[in-house]
Amino acid sequence: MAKPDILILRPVMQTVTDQLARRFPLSRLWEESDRDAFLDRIGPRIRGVVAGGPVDADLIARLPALEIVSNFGVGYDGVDTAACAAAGVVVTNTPDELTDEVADLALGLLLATVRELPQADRYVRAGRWLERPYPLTATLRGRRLGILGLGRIGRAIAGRAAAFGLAIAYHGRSRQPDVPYDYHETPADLARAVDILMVVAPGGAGTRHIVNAEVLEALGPDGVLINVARGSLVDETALITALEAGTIRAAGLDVFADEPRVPERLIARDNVVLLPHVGSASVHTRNAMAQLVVDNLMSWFDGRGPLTPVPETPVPRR
Ligand code: 8YV
Repeated sequence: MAKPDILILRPVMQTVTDQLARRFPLSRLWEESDRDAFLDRIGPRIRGVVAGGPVDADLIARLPALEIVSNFGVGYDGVDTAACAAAGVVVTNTPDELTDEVADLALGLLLATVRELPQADRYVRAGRWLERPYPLTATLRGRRLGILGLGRIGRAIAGRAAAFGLAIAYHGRSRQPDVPYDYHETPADLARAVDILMVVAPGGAGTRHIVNAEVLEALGPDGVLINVARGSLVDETALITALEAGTIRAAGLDVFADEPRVPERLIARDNVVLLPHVGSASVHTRNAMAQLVVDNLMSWFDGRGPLTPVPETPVPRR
C-alpha cells in the first residue's frame, strides 16, 4: 500500500516535519501560492493533517481520503469537529503535556497583574525609583479566586492557588463532586463571589463571550480578570470599557480576540499585563506537544489507533 500523504497546514516545529518526513510524503500548504489548484491536485491523496489553527468544513470536503487531524495544542476550537465526525475523521489534540506549564504561567500572570511586576520593572528602567518608591499595590492576601472552567488546567491552577493561600470557587458545565471548591451556577454568580476571575475554559461557540459586561460588573471595582484560555471567551470591547471605567481593577491577558493583533486601547492602559499567547511556550513543553502530534499520526498509521482523540469525533477502525 502507498505511504499515506500528510498535509501540514501552517509552519510547525521542525521536529514535527523532520520526524514525519522520514516516514510520510509531506505537503506544506502555506508554501503553495495557488492553494486551490494545489488542493485540487493533492487533496484526494491526503490521509493525515497536522493542524494548529482553523480546519473548516470546506477543507475537510476537499480531502476525501482524510482519516486523521492531529492538532498541535490542547485547544481545538479552530477544528470543525462536527464536519470531521460526519466525514469519519478522527481528531487528536495534545492534552496533559502542557497542563503544568500553562498553570505555572497563569499563576505568574496573576502575580504580575496583582503586584504590578511589569509596571514596577518599567519604573526601575525609567529611573523613577531615584525619585520615590513605587506605589503600594493590591494583594493576593485574603483574596478569593474563581476558576471559570475546572478541567485539567483549571485543576492544576487551583492546586497552585491553594498553596498561595487563595480561597477557590469555580463554574463549569457541571458541578464536580470530587473537588472541595464552591460551585457557582453561572459565570456572573462566580464573579460576584470572588475577587479574581481566572478564565481557563475551552474556546468555541458554546463559550463565546461568557465573560461579558454583566460578569465584569459582578466582579467589581477591586476585581481582577486573568485569561489564559482563548480570547473568544471574553467580550474584549466590554473588557476595555470596564478597565477604562474602573468597573474592574486590572486584567492579565495571554490571549486575545484577534491574535496577534492587540487593541490599541489595551496597549495604552497601565492596569493590564499583556502576554503574546505564551502559556505553553517553553522549549520543553512545546517539544513534548510536538512529539504527541507526531506520535498520534504514527500510532494511527501503524493501525494502533489514536493516542489522544478528542471526544467529539469517533474513532473509526482502519
Ligand atoms: C498554543 C494553545 O498556543 O494548546 C493550546 O490550545 O493555545 C497553546 O498551547 C498552540 O497550541 C501552539 O500553537
